[in-house]
Amino acid sequence: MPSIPPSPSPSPAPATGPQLDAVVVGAGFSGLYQLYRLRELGLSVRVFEACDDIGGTWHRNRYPGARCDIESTSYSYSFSPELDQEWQWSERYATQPELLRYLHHVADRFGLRADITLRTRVTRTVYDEDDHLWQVTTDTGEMLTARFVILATGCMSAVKEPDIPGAAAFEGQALHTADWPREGVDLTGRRVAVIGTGCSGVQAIPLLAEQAATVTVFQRTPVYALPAHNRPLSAEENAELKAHYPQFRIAQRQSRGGTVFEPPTRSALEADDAERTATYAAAWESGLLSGLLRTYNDILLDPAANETVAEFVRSKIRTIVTDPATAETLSPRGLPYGTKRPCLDSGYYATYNKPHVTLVDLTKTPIVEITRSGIRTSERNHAVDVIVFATGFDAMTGSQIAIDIVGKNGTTLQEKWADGPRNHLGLLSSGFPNLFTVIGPLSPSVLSNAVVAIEQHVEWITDCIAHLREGGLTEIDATAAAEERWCAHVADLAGLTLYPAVASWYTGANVPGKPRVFLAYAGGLDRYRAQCDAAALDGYRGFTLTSLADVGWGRPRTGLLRNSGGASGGPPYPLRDF
Ligand code: N01
Repeated sequence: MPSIPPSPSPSPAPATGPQLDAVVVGAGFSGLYQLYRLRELGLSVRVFEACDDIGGTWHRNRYPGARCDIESTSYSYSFSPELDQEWQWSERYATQPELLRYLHHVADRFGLRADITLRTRVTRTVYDEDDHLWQVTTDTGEMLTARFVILATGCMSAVKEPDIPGAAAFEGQALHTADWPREGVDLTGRRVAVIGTGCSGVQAIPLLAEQAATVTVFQRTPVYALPAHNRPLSAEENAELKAHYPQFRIAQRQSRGGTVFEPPTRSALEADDAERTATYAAAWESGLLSGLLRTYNDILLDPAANETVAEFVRSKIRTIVTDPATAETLSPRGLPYGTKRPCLDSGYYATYNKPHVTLVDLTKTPIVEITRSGIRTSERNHAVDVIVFATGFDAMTGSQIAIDIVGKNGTTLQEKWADGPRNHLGLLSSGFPNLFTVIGPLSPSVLSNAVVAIEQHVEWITDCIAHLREGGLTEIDATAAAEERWCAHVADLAGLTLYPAVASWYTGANVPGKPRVFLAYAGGLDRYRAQCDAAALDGYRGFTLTSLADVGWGRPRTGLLRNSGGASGGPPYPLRDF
């Protein structure tokens, strides 16, 4: 399949570089698979990756203790049965180095590296309405045009800089978990402060405490963490898994969240105390991140049901942490279980039993400033040699907004999303045609197994591009009406849950000035997949598909070929009409 012919009249700014079918931004799990799929179509594709190597999240988050918290056998690509058979996971929850080795293996096995340009950040992309092409600019000065741009920029890649006065004054070593030095850091004999107790802090703190002379944890909000029960995978287990991989992968794709389980049907309030405690204890022992959320069907819907599980976790914290005051400080109060992402604990709570580990409760003694020598709270100065910022990300939208994206009529994505992200099906934002997002906002993304969600998006996008090519079409855009309905639907679903009331990165509340919007689709990956499939089956209902007369995919057509609301065939699903 030859590339699209060069545009006859490039505008608004001349592009000097080559013309491609697609530019993919980011070379993590999403970007690698998107490249693989588009190359299968025979398209010319270039992936730009800002880092000095591939791997995305798993390249950058090298802090001690970083590992996946969905089982590796499930948190991995499903598209290649051969890959499933040849790759051997060594642990139930793979470490960051093993996950990165896996992604390198994938890149090598499928020959992906040739189309990936490293150390190059896409800084700006402008839509040329005349030619239906994106003009893409990078920080290395490259300019090129592409029919499609796919943002595979990740949900957790825009690091949230510490918003604490004096941070620049610190004369010791300052580290961010998401930007950990490649060569590692020797903390032996050093006094280490950790700010932040989300998943990154929870994973890092036990490992930091193994090395450092002292560890002082500055906690603003305690989290709920379940024991990971991580362990090596035996040869027998691996053989068993591989024997059933094909069926498992199908079940995974059909599942609610990308991991296979039977959705609960009973309310927590229908069970008596003894039954609930036994159910929660079994979930606690399962070592599964979503174990407790799977016990009853109203944990995330009903505050009273939620409180039963919250109190169960608090009771567990009290049994692990020997000092009652520390146990209480670590126990979330007034925070419904699961409304901030739960964490998996590999020695986190037990670390607070060590004499050289101290917990500072910032709700009682807030940080006033970072000084030259450490961290000053309202109580005193804590002198330290190293500060580890485990302060998180501008999640879901940060990595997209960071690119200067100019769509139709000169509107920027920043302007369009000023009050929160807007798109149809989490895939395309109206006025930004041919600009797809992989596991971005208003899709299930962070509420599901990310790899399964990535595969669903990449496959939908690839099928869509193939459809455009087959029809000689050159542009797909979301209709404003469909987008309006989708945003309302996502908000309505979130409104049924306990999520929106909580200040978290799910709601954008962790970034000062960010609009407060629940950022993910809470209806489940299975229902979401059905809606995406139904829209495609129904002639890309909710999208406008057009073509140019003499620029395109070989079979030129003119004018509007399809539009929203078409009823050809109809979806096989009893779903709302978007
Ligand atoms: O970030 P977070 P994260 N002063 O935003 C605190 C994924 N992930 O990097 O809650 C003091 O969750 C903040 O306090 P508060 C996963 O999806 C996955 O840990 O705002 N404290 C909070 O405690 C996860 O949810 C894995 O009150 C400040 C912490 O910093 C997501 O990434 C591993 C502060 C930030 O927690 C983000 O996790 C790691 C301040 N000024 C991450 N600013 C896996 O296992 C922030 N905080 C796959």
